[in-house]
Amino acid sequence: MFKLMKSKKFVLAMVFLLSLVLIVGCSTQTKKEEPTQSEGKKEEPKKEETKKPRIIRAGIGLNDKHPQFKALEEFKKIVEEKTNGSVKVELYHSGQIGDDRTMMEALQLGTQEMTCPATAPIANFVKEFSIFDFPFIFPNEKVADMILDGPVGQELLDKLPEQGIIGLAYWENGYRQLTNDVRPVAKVEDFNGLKIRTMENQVHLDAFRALGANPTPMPFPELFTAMQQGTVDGQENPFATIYLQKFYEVQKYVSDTNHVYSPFVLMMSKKFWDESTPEEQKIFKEAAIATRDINRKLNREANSKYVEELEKTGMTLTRISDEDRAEMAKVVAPVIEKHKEKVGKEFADKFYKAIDEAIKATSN
Ligand code: TK8
Repeated sequence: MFKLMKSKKFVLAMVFLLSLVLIVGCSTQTKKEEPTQSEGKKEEPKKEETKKPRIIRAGIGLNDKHPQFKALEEFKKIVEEKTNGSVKVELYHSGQIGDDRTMMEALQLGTQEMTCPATAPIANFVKEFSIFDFPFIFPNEKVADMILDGPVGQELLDKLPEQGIIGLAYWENGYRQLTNDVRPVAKVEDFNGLKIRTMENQVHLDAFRALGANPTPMPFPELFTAMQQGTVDGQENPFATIYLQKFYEVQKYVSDTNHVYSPFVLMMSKKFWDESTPEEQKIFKEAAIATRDINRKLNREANSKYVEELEKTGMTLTRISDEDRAEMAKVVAPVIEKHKEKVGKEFADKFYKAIDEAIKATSN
């Protein structure tokens, strides 16, 4: 009996010990289930989601040496600084993402946010813009600035939103000069039969036809190859473009025709604009105005500097006399009358009146 009791006690003690081990084991095990800091993956505390920046894709047709691109780089700097990086600007030059017309269509679709075309192709969207291409309409840059930055210039920009585009500011392309690879052009008769590339704009086509040339409208990115292959004999653009795009490599002759003062319009997709806050819109507008002045300064320096540089490349520069330029203006006058009707006689008269007032205001 004593043995039995002893063995009972032994068994009880063993059961007690065993259960003790099990309890302790489980508790350390449950502790084990909670991974220690050093073991196993701990859920990273949710970081405040850093918001992705909004992207502006800004494309132009000219290359990255041109004052237009330099001013765009300034625009990028100002916008990224003032929005503390919540808006990023990606710059594309040399027609990398399209020509003036296709990039404007991309703004309308909202597949691109900004571009800066010459006003000539804008006339395909808003017909009144073709008034800037009336030959010899601006006597100098001071008058041009007053018109562009004044009420009548704004009246034209106000016609863009219904086309899905916001016109932020007028920048400068500059006075356009004729180049060709056939002969020096000094007088009206020298235009005869020349195959001249023009922008996609009816006033340019009609004016060069009236001068006796054979004009072809063509997007800017195709122009260099067309001159290289002789598809066209010549083109017309400001001196800075002729030099910086190396047209002197495929053109022998340049004439200071000054036949049209060509503005650019720095523009934004209305879709992107409408999705922007009032603060962002204010930043875009102020940056556009600040860089307009930088662009005009750089562009004027470039256009006066490169006319000499072009002669150093071996191009023959022909200076047009006042008499011959007056003769050219006479020949294209009927084209202007025809297109005054197209843009609307009332608007055209208002525009010419504003020019007369600007001439008076700038000549004292
Ligand atoms: C560049 C054009 C160019 C214009 C032309 O995209 O097409 O000849 O003068 O500057 O806008």
